[in-house]
Amino acid sequence: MQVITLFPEMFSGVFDTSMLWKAQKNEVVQFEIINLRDFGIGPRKTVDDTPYGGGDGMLLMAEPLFGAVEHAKANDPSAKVLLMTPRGQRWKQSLAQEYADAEHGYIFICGRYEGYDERITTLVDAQLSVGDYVLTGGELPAMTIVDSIVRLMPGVLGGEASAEIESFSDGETLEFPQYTRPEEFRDMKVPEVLLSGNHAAIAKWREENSKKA
Ligand code: 4GS
Repeated sequence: MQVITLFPEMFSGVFDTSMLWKAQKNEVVQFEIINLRDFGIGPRKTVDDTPYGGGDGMLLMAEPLFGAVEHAKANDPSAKVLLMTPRGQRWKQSLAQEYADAEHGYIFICGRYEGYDERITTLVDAQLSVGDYVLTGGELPAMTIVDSIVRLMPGVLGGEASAEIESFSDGETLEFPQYTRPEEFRDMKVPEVLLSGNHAAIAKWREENSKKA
């Protein structure tokens, strides 16, 4: 997976911790963070300019983004190019599964400012959104999407317990409420059925209390 961003330093905390770190160590996935600034124009390495037709703010220019995507494609020619934008398809669990099962890599483009020159969409295989709200950049969406994909890759999910929870899901079932010790905490009791040892009853309770996507 490759990420094109003006803020490479944002990724180390997320990619180098816990499951994503383990996935890299076990060679399930490899991350390459590409600094868009390196593809900027002129001595100032400019990456943005004002919009034609007027309006607030700055746009990412086409040329630096083309340069960065071409660099990433040279590293991994079969990789699919993904653009993080609130105008994109809403990300969901079934897409995470589909992307985790794919053989090819991904190149994430993280937008900044008021947007990007529309001509970069000619390079893009999919436009993806994490929700109907406006963020300051595409970095958090890219991290969210990467995390949701990598945890589904073979050899990442470690513990049997987690795998068991996963097996309940048809890919769209989200989580049910869970409890650990003690049985009673500040007058709040663990639901009786979970202490019953009745596996069928427990499965039924979990199904009834699952949030469906
Ligand atoms: C999202 C989102 C987003 C939009 C990037 C304004 C900077 C910002 N990207 N899902 N320009 N929601 N991007 O808000 O993907």
